[in-house]
Amino acid sequence: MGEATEHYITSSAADGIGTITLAHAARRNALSHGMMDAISAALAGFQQQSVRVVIIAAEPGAKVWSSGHDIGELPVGGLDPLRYADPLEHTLRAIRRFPGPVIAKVQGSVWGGAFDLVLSCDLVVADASATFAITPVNLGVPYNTTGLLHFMGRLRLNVIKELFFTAAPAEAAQALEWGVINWLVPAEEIDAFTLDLARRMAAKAPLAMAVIKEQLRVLSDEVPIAAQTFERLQDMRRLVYDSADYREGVAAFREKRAPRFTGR
Ligand code: YXS
Repeated sequence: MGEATEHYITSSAADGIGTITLAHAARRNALSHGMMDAISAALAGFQQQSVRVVIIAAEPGAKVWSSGHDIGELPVGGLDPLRYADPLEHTLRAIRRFPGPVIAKVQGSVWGGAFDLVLSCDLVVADASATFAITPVNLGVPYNTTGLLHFMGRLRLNVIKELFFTAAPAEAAQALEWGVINWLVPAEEIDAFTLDLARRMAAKAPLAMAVIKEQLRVLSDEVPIAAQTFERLQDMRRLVYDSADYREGVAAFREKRAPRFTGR
């Protein structure tokens, strides 16, 4: 199927509530450029339709909510894999700037950049099948500073370090305790629960909602950092995404084998 006809999401809107359903099961809803462009376009369309609340979900019964960044699209050869202009980063910004609450309804496993996407949503509702793993150390990816700030805006530092340094999936109950999830509900109730939550927020004053969300985004995302400090961190990241280990991590996934990291 050509890029243009690739089926990534379904989206719908009713009663001021928009729903985006990740629908690329063959690639486990990998956050490919096509998927990201489709989500960003759906959010822009919702804004035109004065949608007040958005729900992002996977298809019913999905074992994988999203397998994260499309590893096949991760650039190797000295290009930043998480640069500002990356479609995934663009979509995270679109979620964080949407002028109303965006709820992540999570059933199934969440991996890598999809965890960042879930934390870029304003609220998270999940059932017991949900797990959350952030995986740059599995591939040798130097996560980006903005992305780390997304985690710091939600989770305690020791929890963030355990998640990043082990890359281990956090089960739903642990994710609730750590603050990843707002509500952990039974699978048979999650649709009705999430819709009720969305309806309650959609009935509130939208202008006040939008300005409060934007103030909270500015207060959590726009942290000043000295220019030379940022440049030093970027230099450190460049050494990592230009390393043999990063190339090995991406190649190992493609070749379906365990990576052999040498620290070079
Ligand atoms: O073999 P085919 O061609 O059928 O393709 C397989 C997988 O290669 C493909 N696929 C992906 N392709 C690109 N990027 C991905 N993230 C990705 N995930 C899966 O989809 C086809 C079916 O996958 P398969 O057979 O493995 O399915 P499964 O049900 O046995 O296992 C589901 C998963 C999610 C456990 C497994 O696919 C998996 O471990 N995927 C990778 C999860 C991951 O490490 N994601 C992090 C991506 S990197 C990222 O997000 C950031 C850059 S960072 O690293 O910084 O977090």
